[in-house]
Amino acid sequence: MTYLQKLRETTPLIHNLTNEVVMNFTANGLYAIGAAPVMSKSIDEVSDMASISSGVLLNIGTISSTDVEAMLLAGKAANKKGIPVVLDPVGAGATPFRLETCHRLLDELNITAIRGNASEIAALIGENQWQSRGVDSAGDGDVVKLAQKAATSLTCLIALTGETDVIANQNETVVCLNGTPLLGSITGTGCLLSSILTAFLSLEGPNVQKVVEAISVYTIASEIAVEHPHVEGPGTLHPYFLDALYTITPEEVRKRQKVETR
Ligand code: ATP
Ligand code: TZP
Ligand code: MG
Ligand code: MG
Repeated sequence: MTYLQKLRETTPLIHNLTNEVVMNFTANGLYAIGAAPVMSKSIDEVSDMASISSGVLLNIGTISSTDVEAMLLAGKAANKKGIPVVLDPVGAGATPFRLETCHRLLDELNITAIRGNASEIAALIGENQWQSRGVDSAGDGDVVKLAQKAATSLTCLIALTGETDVIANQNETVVCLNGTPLLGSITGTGCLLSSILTAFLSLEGPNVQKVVEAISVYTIASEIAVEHPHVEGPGTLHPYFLDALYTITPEEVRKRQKVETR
């Protein structure tokens, strides 16, 4: 059985502490793939919410000081329960507050995986030659080496995404080559992927394999959607992408998957 099938069978509940831009898209995307979402950032309930969930997603896209406290509470409850905690370091290199927040979360919590673009991953390890533009990646360089360096120095699974997606831990590196550049024209496609990774990571099995399958399912769904004759740009891709996440089969993933071990 594939992880996608297991996910659709078990419908893991994912607790998202995420940004205001992408909340609705994330909730709908989690439903479409076969998981279940809950969004909550209140310090009065995040520990309880994390305790009844299968995974916690921490996304700093529109972070405030109070949100940081909520993330620490949710993350600690998740660590206590032994469920995955995924960090999306949105715009980590854009402001000192974002970078300091990421380091605080990494220092005080046991983070299972970080999913970010190249600029964000570079910022986390002080590789300042990578540029960023707000929340978007703007640099150019060896993303495989960057992901491996980050995995070693942060001792955490790294999912570095963009034209090439790199999944690295301290011993293994896998590259995924599916997807469409048009995903970059829809806000929240990185954020939704981070939440979907959290859902896959909540299943039993080796983390690298679960993340590789999650990224393959997601990017192949985007290919299926963009090939639809009614899709002309970001506006039409948006609903067809959600539909493709809902309808994609393990067989389609197997046939189209472009994965290399490095
Ligand atoms: P950015 O803000 O730099 O776009 P992000 O956080 O939105 O970063 P992305 O790196 O865009 O996240 O990743 C979102 C999804 O889009 C991933 O599945 C990735 O594989 C896919 N993707 C992004 N750019 C491309 C591309 N040029 N070709 C194919 N797939 C892409
Ligand atoms: N501004 C703050 S958070 C956010 C924007 C535009 C969404 C970023 O989403 P993604 O998935 O990184 O493109
Ligand atoms: Mg993006
Ligand atoms: Mg992002």
